Amino acid sequence: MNPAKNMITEKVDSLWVNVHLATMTETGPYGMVKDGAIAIGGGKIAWIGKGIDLPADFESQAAEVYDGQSGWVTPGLVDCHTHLVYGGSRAREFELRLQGATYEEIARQGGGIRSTVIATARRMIKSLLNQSIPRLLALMQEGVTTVEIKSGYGLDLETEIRMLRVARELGESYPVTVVPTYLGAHALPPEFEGRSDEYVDFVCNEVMPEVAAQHLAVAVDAFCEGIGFTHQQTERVFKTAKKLGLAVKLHAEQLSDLQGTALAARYGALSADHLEHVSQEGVKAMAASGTVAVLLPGAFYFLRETRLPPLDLLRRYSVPIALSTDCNPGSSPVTSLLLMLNMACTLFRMTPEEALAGVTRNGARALGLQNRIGTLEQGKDADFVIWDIAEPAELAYRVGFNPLKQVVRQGKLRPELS
Ligand code: DI6
Ligand code: FE
Repeated sequence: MNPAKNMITEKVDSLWVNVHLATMTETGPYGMVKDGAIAIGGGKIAWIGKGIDLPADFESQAAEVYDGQSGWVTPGLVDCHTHLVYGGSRAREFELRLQGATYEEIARQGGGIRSTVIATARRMIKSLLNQSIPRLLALMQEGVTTVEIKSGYGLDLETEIRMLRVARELGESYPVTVVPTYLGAHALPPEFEGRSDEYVDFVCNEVMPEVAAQHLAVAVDAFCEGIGFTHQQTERVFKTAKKLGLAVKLHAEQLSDLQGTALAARYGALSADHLEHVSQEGVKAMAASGTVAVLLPGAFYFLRETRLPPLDLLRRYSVPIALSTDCNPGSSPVTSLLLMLNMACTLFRMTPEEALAGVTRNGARALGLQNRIGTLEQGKDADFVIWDIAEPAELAYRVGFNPLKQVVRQGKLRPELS
């Protein structure tokens, strides 16, 4: 007798049958189960397995039985690194870069992040929401059910708080889980020119305590880079974050090696992101601390970088690898996570399975949500996507095509987005 049949479950609300499952658990390729079924109860996965093993009484219990028509089911996608709330556009900067200016030159001349800071500061909540909603919807149309959103284009107290409120409101208005991050140490505001340590004081002593008190962010991020903040300044940000009970993560080793990754690992960071210039020491440190490597092929592509993140090292030390859009106006104006799967394979030589794990299991882990989402397992949230594909590798293979059929979020069929 199959033990699965004896499993005691809570009430079953709905049932999905005639589906193939890419559970993304670490049991075999894609955690694959052909001809599977999923039972949902109370917004969670009550049972999952081979259709043939489905307990007989589930069908009578379930208020709805859905036929997946041999589609493939994956966990809901997780976009674990975005800056999708901002004002304005940087299309002019794109033109300048095409004429030969570099991203760093533009930043040093007061453009770049600072120009988005000006465009964001002028906008009230309603206007920021209106600009951000189409970006969020574009991600959701491709199966994103969890998205991280960073602040960092306000820099002053009021605008950072406004950005984080917009992020929260997006999560309350749409069927998507928003995970907010405070990124105060993103760029130096002009009023602090030549006084970057004082700006870090302001971030640590004035903004971060307020963000924590209002529960507006669950994590704190920083840009540790020549055009951002130093190793020491980043450490001060981390120390304060830890004191306030906030998780940490870092934009590390994107353009140069400041050993931000090892620092992040020392503070038990959830993730270190970008990593094109990370050293072997940095990778070892991540492995020891369980820090996820978040790779951002959109930024690599858009800035026409040539130095690849060290995939072989990350694999050798078994560092979990996540992938994300880095959706932002300057270095990755990207709102397609499926495109990132393709780019991760073509540009970084990741396998389609690694890429899919990067936007499911490891994306969840990069947000500290691995016990709730990221794989299809009994007891986890019933967040999943049904795709019209013949095999899971198709998600990374096709470019500019969206095979999404349906999305289930917290157990409920997601209505059409508008
Ligand atoms: N690295 C990034 O990829 C974004 N922020 C960062 O620190 C880009 C920010 C921008 O150019 O607007
Ligand atoms: Fe970023």
